[in-house]
Order: sequence, then structure tokens, then C-alpha cells
Amino acid sequence: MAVTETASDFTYSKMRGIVVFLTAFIKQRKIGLNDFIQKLVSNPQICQHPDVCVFLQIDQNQPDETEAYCNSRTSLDSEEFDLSSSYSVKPSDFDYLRIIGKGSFGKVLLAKHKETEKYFAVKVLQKKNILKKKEQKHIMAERSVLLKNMKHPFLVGLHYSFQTTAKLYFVLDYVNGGELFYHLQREHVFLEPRARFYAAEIASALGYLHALHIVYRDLKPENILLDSQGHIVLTDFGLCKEGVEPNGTTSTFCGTPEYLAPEVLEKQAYDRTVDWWCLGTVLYEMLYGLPPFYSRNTAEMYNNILNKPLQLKPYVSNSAQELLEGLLQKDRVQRLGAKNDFLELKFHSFFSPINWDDLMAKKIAPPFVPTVSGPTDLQHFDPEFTQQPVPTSVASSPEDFLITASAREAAEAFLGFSYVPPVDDTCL
Ligand code: ISQ
Repeated sequence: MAVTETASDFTYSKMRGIVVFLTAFIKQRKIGLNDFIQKLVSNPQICQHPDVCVFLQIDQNQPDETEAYCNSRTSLDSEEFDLSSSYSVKPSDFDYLRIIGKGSFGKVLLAKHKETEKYFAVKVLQKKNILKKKEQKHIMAERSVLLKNMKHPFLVGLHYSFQTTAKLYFVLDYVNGGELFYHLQREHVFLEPRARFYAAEIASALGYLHALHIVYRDLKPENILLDSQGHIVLTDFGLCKEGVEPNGTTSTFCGTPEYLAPEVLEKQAYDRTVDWWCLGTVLYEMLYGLPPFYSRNTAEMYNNILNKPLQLKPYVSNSAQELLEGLLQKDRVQRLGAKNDFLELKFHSFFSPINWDDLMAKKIAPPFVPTVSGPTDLQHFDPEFTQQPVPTSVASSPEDFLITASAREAAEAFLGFSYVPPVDDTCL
């Protein structure tokens, strides 16, 4: 009996060993195959070779789909990689309704997904502009930051990213309550409870990013939006710096002068405390109507940021003044948040009326609800954008099908850009 048991144990453990070995082997091969396919489909020339198309089951009579198929397939992690599934997101899946924003690399458009009729903000970037300005690292950083932070209530969510030969596409949550500072300009200043609510939502989003070792760096008015209920949504992760450890520093930057911290202006090393300075400038502007150290003369403003002591007029509460003094410390080592990051803000007396769990659960009623009649109500977007015609090239352009040396360069620069969520996260 004992002998038999030992024999079966031996057989069982041998079998397990074989299974474990085979599983690891298959996993390794799967990763290898995925890497191989990623390389294959990122090269537009190879991608259009008939044999490759047969291998990837691409129909060459549908050129726009071919390219998008190539691209969206590149995004799947080895675990989700499945040639027979129907993941494929492409520019022509959307109707592009209006331009709602513009930046140096491209546009943000209101788009409706044709099949589900859901609305998204689609950010379309021209690869050649990004490459010209050597910004591909920032764009890839934006993508990976967006992927990391999809689940925070006050950070814009990324649904998909995909690419054609000429362009990169981010499919993002669409929010139409307008920029926070659009409302601030109309009202000049906010009363303290309203400023506190926005500052708390922003601070919780920054604290979350810091916990992921991400410094937002570019907290400025145009990146702070309101959704239709009146909650904060931070967008634009193009300048985020990933991989900044709690006490690590980094020293490259370009941003808007009014909101730059002294260490950034001086091109010194900076760390996550730069975000607490930026929050200080935003809170100051909400309470006083202008950024701290403001001057119409840019050189003077730079000098003020670096050298002028912060002067706080008395018409805000003591706790607000104390918080601003902490956040707007020129020496980042002395700044509020330098030691325990978000926790130092969370327990500051200015925020004592805030129940942080309720805030995160969006259980605190926003102090102001933007008037929007529905998703296509664009009254809070700048008419300078919304009145422009939508270029047809957004959905597809001849450039997208040209295979040139620069297209090859772009394919390499944006390898792995595309992203399709795992099946149960699919939101379209
Ligand atoms: C979402 N909704 C509206 C505007 C936007 C701008 C940039 C990024 C996301 C957005």
C-alpha cells in the first residue's frame, strides 16, 4: 500500500513538473510570438506584404481597416493576445463632430462611436510634429500614465489608443463642463468652500499619481476641466514624469511660466513637491483672482517667483493663508508635502471640512453644476475651436497609407503605443 502510494505520488509530481514546464514554455512562446507580431505590424512595409496579411488575417481590400487592425493588435498583452477575437479600433469607427481643443501636436475632437453611439474626446496627434519636436518620449509617457491611472475619479480615463501611419489617437472620457478657469474668469474669485472642494479633488488626484511615482508637473488652468456634474477632471499627461521615486528628482521641463515652481524656473532638480507648488498657485488664483507673483511683465514675474516674498491679503481665512504659505514655499524642502506628500495636505486645517472618503466616492455634492443640456452642448468650449470645420483627414487621410522613410521612423518611435483594454474593461 505504502509502496503504491509512493509510486502514484512520484507519477503525480512528475506529471505536475511536466505541466509546470509546459505551461512556462507555452507562456514564453506566447510572449515571443507577441513580440514578433508587434515588430511585424509596426513596420508598415512588412505589414502590407501579402504573406504577412494572410498570417494576420488582414483583408487588403480594406486599407484603412488594415492599418488600424495592424495597430490595435500591437497593443494586446501576451495574456490577452487572441487572433480570433474582434478587437480592432480604428479612426473610421467614430464620427468626428467638433473640434474642442488644440495643442502644438494636434487636436482634441468630440467624437461619437458609431456602433455604441457613445461620446468620447479623441485626441489626434500628428506623428511628424511630435518627432520634429523630439517629444515622442512625452507622448509615450502620456499614454503609459493614462493607462496607469484609468481608475481615478478625477483623472481623465483612456479607453483606447491606436495609430495610423501618420497619426496617434487617444480615445478619452469626454467631459463638457468647461475649464475650471473659464468659470473662474466669469466669476473672478470663488468663495472658500468652492475653492476648497476643487483643491481637495485636485490634491487627491495628485496624491494618487504620486503614489504611482508619477509627477504631474503641468497643473495649469487649461488642464483642469469640470464634468457635467461639476467634478474635477485633470487631463493632459504629456508632461508627466514617470518613475520619480519618493525622494528622487529630475530636471527637464517646459511649461507655462505663471505656474512654474522656482526650482523649475531655475532648471534645478525637482520632485513631486513641484505639484504642491502648482496646487498652491491654482488655489491662490481661485481665492484672489490672479496667480501669485503675477506681473504683466514676464521677466518681472519670473523674478517675483524666484525672489519676492509671498504676500497674502487678509480677506481669506487664516487656514487658507497658512495652507498657501505652506504650498508656495520657494524652497521645495520646506514646502508642505515634502515629507509625507498628500497626507500633509489631507490633515491640514483648511481641509478639515472635507470627508476624504466621501470626496473620493463623489458623495460630496459639487458646489456648482455647469449648465449643459446634453453631450453635444458645447457652450463651455472655446468657440475659436468649436466653430472650425472638422478636417476629414481625422477619420483617414492619404498620408495614412504612404509608406515612407519617415513613416518607418514614426513606426519605430511609437512602437507599442496602441492600447485596447482587457475584455471586461471594454467600454465602447
Ligand atoms: C475630455 N473632454 C473634453 C476635453 C478634453 C480635452 C483634453 C483631454 C480630454 C478632454
